[in-house]
Amino acid sequence: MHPTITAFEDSPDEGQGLARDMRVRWALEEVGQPYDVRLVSFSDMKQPRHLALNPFGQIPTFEDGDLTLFESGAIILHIASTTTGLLPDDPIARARASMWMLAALNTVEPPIVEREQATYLEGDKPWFAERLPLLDGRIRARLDPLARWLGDAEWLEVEFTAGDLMMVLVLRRLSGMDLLEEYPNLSSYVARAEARPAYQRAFQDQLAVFTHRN
Ligand code: GTB
Repeated sequence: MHPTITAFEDSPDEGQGLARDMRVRWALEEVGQPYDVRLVSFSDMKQPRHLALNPFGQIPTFEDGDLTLFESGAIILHIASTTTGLLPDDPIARARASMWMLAALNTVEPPIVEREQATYLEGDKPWFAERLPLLDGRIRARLDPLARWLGDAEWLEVEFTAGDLMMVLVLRRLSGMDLLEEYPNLSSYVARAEARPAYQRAFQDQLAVFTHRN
């Protein structure tokens, strides 16, 4: 039996790989673990069957034998810790890879999500134009140091890890905001990660969900 993950039956991003199942798909592809996908609608996610897997009624979830998990970060850590290819063996390098995963989730992603939500929820309000530079400034306050750290290196540490996987997918959420383009090395970093065969397989699989429905 393969692990089963959940993903949107009808993702609002129309297959652009911005929903968080992409994190799990890519991780499973990197480690060569076949998996099944159960597609769920927005209403399915609020039904008891799904709430038993994730009390917050969201995707992605991960089921493997007796184990069920939600939270993309926890799922990636589990996959990376029980396989080879996403976390180095050396304990110090391993700890630093986990650190970058959490930096992506806790330090870089929040201002990006805040800006996305402000655009959806307040985009038509009179104060929005004034608020936008402030929100962009908060994102740049994260991208500036990240770009300085990366410099002209290939990955955040010596080799590609789960930290890069998470950071790249967080940075991809900037698509359409014209902010990533201000940082040529971060743009190349994202492009380099997107060129990985495992990323391509994961991306095509989630895109196929959209194209088959439309
Ligand atoms: N912290 C959780 C995790 O990392 O797993 C957050 C999970 C989460 O936000 N899931 C979203 C969800 O299920 C889908 S990914 N939402 C439904 C709900 O809350 O009812 C977020 C997402 C959705 C759509 C786009 N998009 O269209 O661009 C991007 C990201």
